Amino acid sequence: MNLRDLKQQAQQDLASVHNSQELENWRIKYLGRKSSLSLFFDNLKDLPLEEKKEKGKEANEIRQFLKTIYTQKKQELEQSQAQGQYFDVTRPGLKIEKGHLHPLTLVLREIVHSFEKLGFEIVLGPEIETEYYNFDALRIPKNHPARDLWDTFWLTSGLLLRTHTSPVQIHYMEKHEPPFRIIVPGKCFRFEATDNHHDIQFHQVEGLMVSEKITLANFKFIVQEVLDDLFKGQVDLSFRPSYFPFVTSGLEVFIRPKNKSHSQWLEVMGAGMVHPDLFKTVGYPPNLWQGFAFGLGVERITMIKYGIDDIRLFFNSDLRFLEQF
Ligand code: YSA
Repeated sequence: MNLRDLKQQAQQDLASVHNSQELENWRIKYLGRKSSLSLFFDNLKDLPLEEKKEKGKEANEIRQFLKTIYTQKKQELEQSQAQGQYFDVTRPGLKIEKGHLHPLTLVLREIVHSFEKLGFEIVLGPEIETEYYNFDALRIPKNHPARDLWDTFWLTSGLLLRTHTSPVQIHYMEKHEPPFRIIVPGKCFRFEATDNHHDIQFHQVEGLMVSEKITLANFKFIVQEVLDDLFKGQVDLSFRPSYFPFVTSGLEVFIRPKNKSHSQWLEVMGAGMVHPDLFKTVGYPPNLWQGFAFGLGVERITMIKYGIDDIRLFFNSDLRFLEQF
């Protein structure tokens, strides 16, 4: 067969190829090792030099052409196969994974909502603080041993990551006149060893209520209301004396689930009556106002609510833990 006939025949045959098996047969017939074209190349060496050059060039062009039309046909077949694929409309669809809120966000929202129901306003403050707001204005001067209670991440130029939300008390009182009741949810940071109840990053909800006649009894009522709301009455509370330089009569609040009365009490809050020096610092007239303030630990509340025994689970991004909420 001469080369031109071969080319024509190959084109004709390819036009009647309809599936990949037929295409493979075509490839073997026209481009395979035993094809007429391959035999033609084998025999080229016996031709005189001039003819060898001429026929060799022509055979190469034809081989290239056959390869090109083979590739085109292959692509055509693949495309038409993909389009004609069987589609089972009764097959269940793929489940779309939905995102969900972090347990701390869930509980923080509940806490905020409980306080809102009691008329508290929500205020935010900076996470990067000056020494003045985090310590000095709260009666914790440099070199005072009380600074040891708040191990600090120091930044450059005297700034720091706030160790508690209490500095927002000062920011707020500098700009507002009593009476008011506010809560301040936010992140805090402490440079301290971690254990199952302490992390280096955690959330507090600060509370501050100032009016002409506020006593610890008001504080007790508010805390009882909020915790009852959060735990549907299922926790016991214990109030114990404590020390914070920015309050008179400092105290801590501990809670324990009612159905686990054998378990340990967990400290969830520091609190007290606002020290009169703070009112002086922000320029309130002396002896006119009274108030209570507190700092509630959100992680600890969440731990009791969901029975979580290690605070470090909240931030280590383990999906086996997070996907339970
Ligand atoms: C006290 C009196 C006030 O008038 C106002 C606020 C306060 C609270 C004070 N600013 C404070 O930070 N007290 S505290 O160090 O005892 O922390 C309060 C709560 O935050 C703790 O009861 C605990 O629930 C949580 N907390 C403290 N350190 C923590 C922590 N949670 C997790 N990891 C830590 N490292």
